[in-house]
Amino acid sequence: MTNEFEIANNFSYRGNITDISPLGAGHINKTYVVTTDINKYTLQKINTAVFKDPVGLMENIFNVTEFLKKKISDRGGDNKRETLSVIKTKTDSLFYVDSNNEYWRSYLFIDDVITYQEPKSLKVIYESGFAFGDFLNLLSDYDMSTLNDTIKDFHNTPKRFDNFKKALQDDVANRALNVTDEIEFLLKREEDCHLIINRINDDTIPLRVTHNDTKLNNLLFDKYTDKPICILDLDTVMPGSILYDYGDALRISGSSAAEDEQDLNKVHFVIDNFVAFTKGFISSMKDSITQCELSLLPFSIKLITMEIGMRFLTDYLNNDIYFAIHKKDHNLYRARTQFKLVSEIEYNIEKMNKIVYDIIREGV
Ligand code: ADP
Ligand code: GN1
Ligand code: MG
Repeated sequence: MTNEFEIANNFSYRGNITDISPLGAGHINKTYVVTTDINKYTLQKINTAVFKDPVGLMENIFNVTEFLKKKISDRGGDNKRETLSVIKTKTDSLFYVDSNNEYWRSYLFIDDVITYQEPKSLKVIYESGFAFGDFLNLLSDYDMSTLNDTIKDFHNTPKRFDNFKKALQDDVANRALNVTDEIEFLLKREEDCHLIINRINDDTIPLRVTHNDTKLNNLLFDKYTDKPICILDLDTVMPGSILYDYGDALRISGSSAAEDEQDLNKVHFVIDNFVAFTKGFISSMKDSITQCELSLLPFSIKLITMEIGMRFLTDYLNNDIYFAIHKKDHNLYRARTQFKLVSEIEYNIEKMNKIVYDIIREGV
């Protein structure tokens, strides 16, 4: 059995550990908050079934956060609060490997913050659009050739489609019969999967250093001012398209309901949220976003929402081996919300294209 106290004792913490408690609602890593009599830290077990190269992953995170710290202090910010600070082990390593060969890492805990699982207000949505754009700006001159690929083909939607088809063929848990409508929904949309990846491959869309997992709960807000403070969950910082970052954030911030809402009547894509987020994002990205990227913003929300829904459905078919689940059929409920959102985005796509056009014309 894992003893978190024993693990935590290997890190260079200030003070004596007084408490360790679970934290957060992520689907991938196991997170704890470690309290000492002087300070607080997060302790995370890296999910090595998902991240097969934890050493390369920690190298990325350390180098990226050091780079961000310099940029943040150059512009007068607080570099212990506005990005993650890796806490090394007592032997000066970026991670600790326990006797079960599990990899652990630790960060400074950022205090007086709040995370939202669902968007709280149009202001929070606008601010999060700005913050994710700002993160991309800060990393725009980071040398992407130095980044290790932490998950190969992470946002390669056609490859995700192939994985879905393989899961369907294998049907290891005999679940395919329960989800014929969802399967049909995806099969009808195979062609969409290729659009962004083709444009990256023919250089119409630039590769940039991107976050690749821009869920709202990967952004910490100040508890008192509701201003965005820090973007975390940097495991998937890799070369990619900003369209996936933009779309993924709106997958959550554009929805009227939680990612796993079971009552689909409550799940809608909210145009006002889309407008607020897009204004925030464009206003921070306006100097570097290209015409082609702008023209694909609405489509990108549909594509990534379909991609994540497809990954949930694939995991459901694979007997729930990837995402943490907390109830029976959890991945299926998650897939269904995503497909409902996709349908509504499809219905509204022309209107959304026009809104982006108007935002650019009117200026932000
Ligand atoms: P996962 O990969 O499982 O999503 P995250 O790194 O996103 O793991 O952490 C899960 C949650 O823990 C976050 O959504 C956030 O609420 C909280 N959290 C993580 N790191 C910190 C930190 N350094 N300071 C404060 N809260 C944190
Ligand atoms: C996972 O780690 P977390 O919960 O922030 C997943 C994302 C999915 C998301 C769906 C490494 O994100 O790709 O979009 O769940 N992260 C990884 O909620 O697979
Ligand atoms: Mg997370």
